[in-house]
Amino acid sequence: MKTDPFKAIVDKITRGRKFLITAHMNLEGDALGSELATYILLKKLKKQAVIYNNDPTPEIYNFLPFSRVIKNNLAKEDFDVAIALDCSDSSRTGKVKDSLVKANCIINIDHHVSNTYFGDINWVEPRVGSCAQILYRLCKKFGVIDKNIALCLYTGIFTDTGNFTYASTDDQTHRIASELMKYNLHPHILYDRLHSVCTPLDLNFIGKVISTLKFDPAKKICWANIMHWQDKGYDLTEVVFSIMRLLKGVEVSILFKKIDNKRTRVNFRSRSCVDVNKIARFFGGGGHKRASGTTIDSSLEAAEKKVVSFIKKHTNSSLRRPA
Ligand SMILES: [Mn+2]
Repeated sequence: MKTDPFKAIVDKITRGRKFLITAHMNLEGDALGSELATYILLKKLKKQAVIYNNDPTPEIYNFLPFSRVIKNNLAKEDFDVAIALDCSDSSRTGKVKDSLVKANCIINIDHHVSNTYFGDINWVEPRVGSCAQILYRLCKKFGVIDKNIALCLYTGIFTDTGNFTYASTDDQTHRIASELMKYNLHPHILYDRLHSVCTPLDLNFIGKVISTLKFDPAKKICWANIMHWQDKGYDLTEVVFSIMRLLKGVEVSILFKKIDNKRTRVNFRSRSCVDVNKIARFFGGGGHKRASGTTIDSSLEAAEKKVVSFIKKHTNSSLRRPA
């Protein structure tokens, strides 16, 4: 019989003493918001807690409460409980995996359909649009929600639903967002902090990427290439995708980023019916039905050819699912 992960997690948190909190590499709003909300929850329960991530926190998230406590290095320490958030697989935590697997108990809280159930306790809800939305129930249960937790959870929900525009946004999402907004949150300020961050050079760069756009109206797919990727304090991928989404009649958007001559990062977004997790999995990656990615060991040109022809061949059959 399937046991209720929620009850088991509440129990572990109540009994546990020292907690490790982590999330996936390439941190974004849902990973960070979920980590910090969990950290504040544990601190309010008078537990020891450490947030340890593979990657540094992108600058734009420094406004999140307690973001300064996040560590990127850790001396040898043992933990009763490790909580992995927004992670489909333990290896997605990067170098943190070593500390994660050493904990007496791993709690896996996630919303990726590709989740491998790597935890001792697995609370995975692929229908939910963000990990932060799942965590709301936990924070509510412990009666700890305050302005700081509300801001962290709201940021996770806001970013992972594309500001409440992705197909995963439903009545629950809005109900929870409305509960959180009672803590004096301001979405317009949040939007500016997260999105109004481009420099004129960034917009130039985005323009160059968009100038490579190709569109197959019959197959409803569009794709663009990035030859020189620069790591910034924020991720321009989402900005480029939000522009590609403006194209009328597009279902799948793909972004090819050259890592080097032999490796290409490929990101997928779909609007409503194509399961891009399946596409990414075919190429060794994974993610969500509506957002996924993979790294292919080919040049950008070869990767583009492989991926585009695969999608053209399959989008009319097995990859399409009702919204
Ligand atoms: Mn997420």
